[in-house]
Amino acid sequence: MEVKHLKEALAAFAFAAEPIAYKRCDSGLINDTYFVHCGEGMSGYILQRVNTSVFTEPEKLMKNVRGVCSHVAGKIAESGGDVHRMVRTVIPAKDGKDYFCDSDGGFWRAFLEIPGVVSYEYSADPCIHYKSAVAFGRFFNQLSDYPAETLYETIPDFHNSEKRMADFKKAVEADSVGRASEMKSEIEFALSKAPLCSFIRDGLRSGAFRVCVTHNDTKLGNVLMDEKTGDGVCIIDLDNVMPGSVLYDFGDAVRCGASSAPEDETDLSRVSFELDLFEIYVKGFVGELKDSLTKEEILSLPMGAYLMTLETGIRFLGDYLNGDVYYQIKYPEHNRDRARNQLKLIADMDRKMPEMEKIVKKYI
Ligand code: GN1
Ligand code: MG
Repeated sequence: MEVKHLKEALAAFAFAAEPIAYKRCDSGLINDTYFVHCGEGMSGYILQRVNTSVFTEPEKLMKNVRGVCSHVAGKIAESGGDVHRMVRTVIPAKDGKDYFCDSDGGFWRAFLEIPGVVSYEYSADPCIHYKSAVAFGRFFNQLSDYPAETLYETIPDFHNSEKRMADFKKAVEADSVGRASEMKSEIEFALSKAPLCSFIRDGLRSGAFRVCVTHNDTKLGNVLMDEKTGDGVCIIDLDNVMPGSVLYDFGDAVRCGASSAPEDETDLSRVSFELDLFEIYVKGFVGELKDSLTKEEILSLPMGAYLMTLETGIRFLGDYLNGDVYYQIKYPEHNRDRARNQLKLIADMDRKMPEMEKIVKKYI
């Protein structure tokens, strides 16, 4: 992306004043994000270029985002909360649209920045994990009466683990950049888990698990936390809000939150699945949702964590085999390292599954 396009976008949105500075945000594997500064004492903004290879119908995506934000804002207003702090505020372009297309067709959108918050890609602090679990549980509740049928499916089959495994097998067979031999043991390990990939799908098909509106990208970095109290303030990254299972949101949060290391830690001796953090997530998440979760869903939370981790592992590995066409990478083997990291968590969960099952039974 050229600076020229960023400058066009900076000039296109209805910010309170003309931007005077911007800074690229380092996190996020899909979209390009910038912090926009408009001067002392002025509101700050988030400016994002949406990755339209991943989100192919960004106008429909923005309709989802608007709908979800105004629904959640309604809930926050009812409970006396601050609607500009506890949910994303979409900033329109000067022409009134909620997006801007630059001269190269790049698709941009903007949000109000929320002051006094922090977010973590990784943390070892149990308190932070508890508060993040509560925040994701609360968000799930706020969307429990959202009309799911009005949501456009931004990425069809996003958490369809059967389809993710089928795509992974295709990447292995194609071996388009000749990396499969280097990854032989990881590939064999991942493929051996294929029979488990139907677990959530089977539950949704049989009706054992409900179809709900889910966030679908519940990693720790997607909760903004108050920098003084540490409380979860706002759930961000609403691009994948779609109908799904509660196991997706719990599982993806745990994938990231119950790991002893960041998702791309390369020293695998440091990567383990932490049962005490898992329990903290169960406590925080189930505590928020208590009456709305079915017994089958609670009992299946360990498999939710397992499958969301496996799915992420095979997506990273598949992308490495495909020649790094999907995720942004910071160095050539980044996807390989991310994949090894996630598969290490899976191997650890294989050993700890009986303990995980024991933990969730306490919360029925
Ligand atoms: C991507 O939006 P971002 O960069 O936080 C990905 C998630 C993965 C995550 C792994 C649309 O999330 O599914 O879990 O990377 N989002 C998409 O860090 O593919
Ligand atoms: Mg995302």
